[in-house]
Amino acid sequence: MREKSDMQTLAGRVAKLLSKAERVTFLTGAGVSKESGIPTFRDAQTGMWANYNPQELATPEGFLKDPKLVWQWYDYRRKLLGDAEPNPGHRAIVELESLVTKVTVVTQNIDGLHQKAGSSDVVELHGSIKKFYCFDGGHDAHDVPFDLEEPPLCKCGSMIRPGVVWFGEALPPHAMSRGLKECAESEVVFVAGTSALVQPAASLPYAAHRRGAKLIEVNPDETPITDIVDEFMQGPSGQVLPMVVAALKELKGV
Ligand code: BV8
Repeated sequence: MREKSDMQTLAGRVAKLLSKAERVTFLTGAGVSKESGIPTFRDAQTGMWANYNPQELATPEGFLKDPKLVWQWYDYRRKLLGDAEPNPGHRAIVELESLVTKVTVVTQNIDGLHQKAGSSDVVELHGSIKKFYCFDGGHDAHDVPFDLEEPPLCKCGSMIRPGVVWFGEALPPHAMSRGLKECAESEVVFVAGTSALVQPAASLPYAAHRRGAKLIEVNPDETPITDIVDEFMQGPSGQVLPMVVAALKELKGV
């Protein structure tokens, strides 16, 4: 992370933008869950999963080709979530709700940690690892146990699958339109913890930029959008976001 003092100055500048903002949107990726101990999509490939390409497993073709393997990969990742707790980055986003009129989270994450932290408005672009429905009929499935060797079957006979958006699948229509609307109506848009590579989620920062929002990127590494953001806060979200909230509280004298 940049020198603390630099980051402090940066946090002060971002706090000034927030003090004039009514609507703030956070576009988040797997990096914001890293400090909760959840590996990012690519990091998850350790141990027995090291030899598998997540982009092949996270597809309908991959599931149909080897339902057992894909089912067990999600079971492993769902267990990794286990008793993972939101980290200070998630909690800073929640705290901001008491300091600006409206905060919306538009996340690529499937781990539910923003909701667990208490964020009141979360749009899940890529679904949830905690939800399930059947592959052919789309019938919801509940109380799906862990440690099954293979996908259970729905009453209609179809295999049950994780309620996530796989590569090659369309995002839930309402999710993307909500994301675009929030980016268009927010004065400040944070892009935190995402490599900004996966489409169409990665198009949202550009939409925000086109509509004149101030873009703040929070990431230890540069990404394809670093060149277009107004402020690049180079550091982990679990450390950077609490600094922004602290600076805003100081500015507001709360
Ligand atoms: C679709 C759920 C069309 C599953 C995921 C152009 C336009 C449209 C589509 C495409 C296109 N080009 C290519 C495509 C196809 C594809 C795509 O984008 N491919 C990529 C690889 C190029 N897109 C799709 O298939 C999408 N569907 O377009 O459908 C369509 C339309 C109509 C009808 C039919 C079809 C669907 C994409 C959704 C895929 N599902 N997740 C699952 O998780 O199992 S994507 C998954 O990977 C994540 O959700 C996330 O979005 C993405 C990346 O994950 P990670 O690598 O873990 O995280 P991230 O990239 O965010 O990187 C971590 C970042 O955090 C890093 O930058 C790191 O530096 C930073 N970091 C680390 N520590 C910290 C930190 N930051 C802050 N603090 C820290 N402490």
